[in-house]
Amino acid sequence: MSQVTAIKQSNITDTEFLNDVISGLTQQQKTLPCKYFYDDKGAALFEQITSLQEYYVTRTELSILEQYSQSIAQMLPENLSIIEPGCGSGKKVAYLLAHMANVKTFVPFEISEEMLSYSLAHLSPLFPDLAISPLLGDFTHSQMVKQLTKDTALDSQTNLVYFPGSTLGNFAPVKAIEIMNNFHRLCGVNGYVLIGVDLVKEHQVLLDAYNDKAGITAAFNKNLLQRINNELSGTFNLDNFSHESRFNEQHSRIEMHLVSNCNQSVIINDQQIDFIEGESIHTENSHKYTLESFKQLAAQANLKLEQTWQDDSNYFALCLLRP
Ligand code: AVJ
Repeated sequence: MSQVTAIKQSNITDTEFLNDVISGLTQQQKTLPCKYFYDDKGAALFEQITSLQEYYVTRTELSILEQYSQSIAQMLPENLSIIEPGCGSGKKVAYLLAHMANVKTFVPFEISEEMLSYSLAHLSPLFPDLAISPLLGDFTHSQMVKQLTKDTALDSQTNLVYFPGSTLGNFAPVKAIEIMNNFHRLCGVNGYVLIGVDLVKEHQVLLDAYNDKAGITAAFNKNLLQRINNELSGTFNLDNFSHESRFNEQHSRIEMHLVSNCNQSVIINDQQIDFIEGESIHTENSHKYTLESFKQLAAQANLKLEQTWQDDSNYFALCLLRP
């Protein structure tokens, strides 16, 4: 039996969601933070997205892992602890674990409790000797990441921070650098950071990946409004909004928007928010990098790019970084 310690809960507050929603929807360009996509329904919709034909991201990264996880593992020392912020279902780390000897501890770190439990149920039978120390929380909170080495079984010298899935793409450069700075601190002076990076490619491929024919991405996007209705007594009518994906050339990123189909007002916790027809809520950014632009970004967090592994079409890269 693997030793699974009890799920530790980080400081997610009830008022944070309300504050973020109201402040986002009272800006000139209305916006909502994409981390709120992942309630249990949203996390399940995202899992569906990962197997869509148009959504090349997950399958491409998995194919890189399938092909190269042995050579990746060869670059890493034994007795390493691994932490995976935003681990989701825990499917990706299994490829690495399968090729690594004597991993000390695995710390799955997830905002969705359902996904965290799923990752445990999935990983502990696969790796019976592995110590798993799950953490429920929000890795975008720098304060809590700073506490991490103290509160968990993590070593202070040599850890691997594993951050696949192009999750970093959700963050604008300033925040992405802050997050990588936290990884720099977490991995320790002799540590490693392995990041999945989605690369720039033909715009139509990108647009389709975020606007699939079956409408799963649209449902995923609109679920954010449903979540506001459920948890903050919002009055959004989901039929009055349309999903859109746009490519922003200047920032090299895909943007998801929810466009108001008419003039309308919505009440959230006694506050009225007005929409005019055609106005959008900007719900997500997904930045796309070149190897060079990513290398420069990482350098600003004092991380050096040691090696990259890519698929044959150069759609996606796994990047190994070190302090
Ligand atoms: C989970 C952030 C990697 O940006 O591709 C998928 C989220 N949004 N479809 C991405 C997402 C719409 C996804 N990440």
